Amino acid sequence: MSSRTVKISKFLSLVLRHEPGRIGIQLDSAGWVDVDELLRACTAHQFPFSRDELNQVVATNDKKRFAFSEDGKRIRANQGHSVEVELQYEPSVPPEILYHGTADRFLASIQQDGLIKGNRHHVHLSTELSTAISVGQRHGRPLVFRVLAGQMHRSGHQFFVSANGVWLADHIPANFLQIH
Ligand code: HQG
Repeated sequence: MSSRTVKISKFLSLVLRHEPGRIGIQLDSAGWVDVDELLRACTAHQFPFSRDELNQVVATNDKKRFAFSEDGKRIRANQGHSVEVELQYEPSVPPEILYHGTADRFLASIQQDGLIKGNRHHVHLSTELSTAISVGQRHGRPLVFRVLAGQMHRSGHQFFVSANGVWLADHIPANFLQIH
């Protein structure tokens, strides 16, 4: 991704996941917003970009963070929201092991309470160790947990997977976590 598309992607993450009100738009209950309305609102709030640039961001985004509706008229973030949206994920059977990257200063708290979702709708997990390491680095000195997802699922906990392959759960109790 070029630095321009990264900038647009970051701005879209902000308005499509966390603060649509910042540019005066509203997401519908499933997180969608009309593309023309989004482009107009971004332009009106000093962050203009074209439909072609938006297409480029959606197509080339390193984590496939955004998706167009089938008719191409609406757009939403695939996961990561803090605003209230209902993305209607189907419960799915997870791989045996998933990973979660965090900072080492959270260790004691996580060992006590497990992984909690905080401001987001779910705890975010990855199939790739490398993804977990880079997510952890965003918070400090990285610490990676192995999540015993298969075992947890067999004992009745639900898992979901987003369109861009991020695994999601409501809460990971500490007994399903191992330090990697
Ligand atoms: C931590 C990125 C103390 C948790 C990534 C994390 C992801 C606890 C932080 C997505 C805790 C929340 C989400 C407990 C959890 N005590 N700390 N009991 N339980 N935590 O940003 O997972 O690039 O809300 O470990 O790839 O870092 O934005 O979640 O460190 O998919 O597309 O509380 O964001 O995707 O931080 O990141 P976040 P996250 P994008």
